[in-house]
Amino acid sequence: MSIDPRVLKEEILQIYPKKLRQKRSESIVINEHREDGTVPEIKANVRSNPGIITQRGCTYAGCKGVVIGPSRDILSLVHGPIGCSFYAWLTRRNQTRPESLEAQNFINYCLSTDMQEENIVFGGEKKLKEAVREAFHLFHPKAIAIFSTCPVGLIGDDVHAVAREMKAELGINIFGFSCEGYRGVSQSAGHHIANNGLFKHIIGNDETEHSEKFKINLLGEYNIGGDGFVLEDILTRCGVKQISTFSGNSTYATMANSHTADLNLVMCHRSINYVAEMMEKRFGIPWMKVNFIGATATAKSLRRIGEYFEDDGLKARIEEVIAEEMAKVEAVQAVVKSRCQGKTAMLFVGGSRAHHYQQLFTEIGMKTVVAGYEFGHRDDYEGRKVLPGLKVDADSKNIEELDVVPDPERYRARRTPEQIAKLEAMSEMEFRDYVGMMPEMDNDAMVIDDISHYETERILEAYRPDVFCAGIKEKFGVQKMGIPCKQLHSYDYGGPYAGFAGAINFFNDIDRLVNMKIWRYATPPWQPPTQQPEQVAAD
Ligand code: CFM
Repeated sequence: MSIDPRVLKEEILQIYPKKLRQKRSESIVINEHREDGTVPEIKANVRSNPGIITQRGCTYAGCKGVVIGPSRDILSLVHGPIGCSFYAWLTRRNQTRPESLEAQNFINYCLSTDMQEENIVFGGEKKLKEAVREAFHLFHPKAIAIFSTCPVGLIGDDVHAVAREMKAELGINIFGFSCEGYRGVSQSAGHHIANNGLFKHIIGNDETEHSEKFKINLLGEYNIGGDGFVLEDILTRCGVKQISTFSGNSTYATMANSHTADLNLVMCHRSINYVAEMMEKRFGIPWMKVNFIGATATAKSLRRIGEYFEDDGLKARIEEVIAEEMAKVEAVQAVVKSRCQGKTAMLFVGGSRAHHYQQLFTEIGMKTVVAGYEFGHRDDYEGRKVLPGLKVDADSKNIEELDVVPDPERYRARRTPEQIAKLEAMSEMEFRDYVGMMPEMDNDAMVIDDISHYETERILEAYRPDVFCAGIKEKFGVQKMGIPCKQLHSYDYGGPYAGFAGAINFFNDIDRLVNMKIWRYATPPWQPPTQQPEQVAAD
């Protein structure tokens, strides 16, 4: 199959009106590793065009659903009409494991102020206060987070004033988020707003010191399908103390205490890089990007932790864990690779998985021909080196940038600039950096930001990949075209896919999917039904 992606791109763009064609042409790029080390520029984190059928979600989804929601003992209260609250009700597979049967866990609850017309007309603050009191008396949580849906911003309810008043009245931590759905161009704005809230209202509230030697936080790991459990197991076996995870399987207390860690590991750069940056500035904790998706990536990330702490005992334990786990992975990998080698994949997921999962496919000999994020920014595509040149547009200006300075009492640089420089020179380790997706993709791979449904159909028709990875909204449309769709948000009820054990699960699941013959019997819409028998026979 030889496809010229440049020709395909032009063909795809033909259908659009002139203005839209120009805009989309900047968000569909053909990857190229240039001599000066750069990749082409991509237009990202800009408004979707109405009617294009985007995969994106809203700002409220990013704040409540993604970043804060997975923390089990912060009671999430949605201020808005009940329709918005339906989507607050564990539609994401962020798992949690309470310490005991009695321990607080509000994840299964869906609390809403259920705004009615009267509240929209006369204001909803009174109803919100009553809801906060009711929630407090029912559940006695340590903290209550209030999330604003679109109408709250439109009618001007002040959730922050209500939160302050209720905090004083009830004596627990209560804070609000101005995360109205329209606040940004996607859920990415909600991540930023949530990060600011974590930083202002939670991080640093608990000074308990842990005696362990190697203390880290894992940022941007949400325990989808149990990924976080796998990572906790690996890190514990290596002798690394995980103070907190943001925010899979987390509690209020672990996040409040997270500033006592000595290193921040960032899994999902898009959703949590703000917290990493702010913690470094205020508390002196360095951060580095890791990737625990893929066995070799996991091993590499673990070794970096060993190098950071410069401890021979830790390094030896890490090597033991890697050796033990790799033996299991390699046994499965060899079989699956022999069956999947040369097959192709496409990945269209949020803001980090479309990159991370390419590693897993590479490990079984599969190539990613087209990929893109729903709401990634240019740095997630091209690497953080583009950050200084990024223009702040009106939509980004909408989101508060906290002015963070070193904490006069609690700032403690965990490593001096010289030590950081030495560590970077000694190994491949880079601090405060993310290389991005495109430098790690092949030349001529297609990269599409915020893909539209029409574009999805066209690339499927052209490439006929062996698997398309996306979400529930795309799944069945894609499968009707005779191409299996793997959900990479929810894992299709499967997983975990992180770490070594996760890699084994992924290899097996993909093997079953791409080698299943049933897909050849579906007639894609672009193929007349009469051609079907030949199609099957030719395969
Ligand atoms: Fe980060 Fe995520 Fe993702 Fe994301 Fe998400 Fe998700 Fe995602 Mo769905 S935080 S950016 S907002 S890795 S819910 S766990 S799978 S779109 S690629």
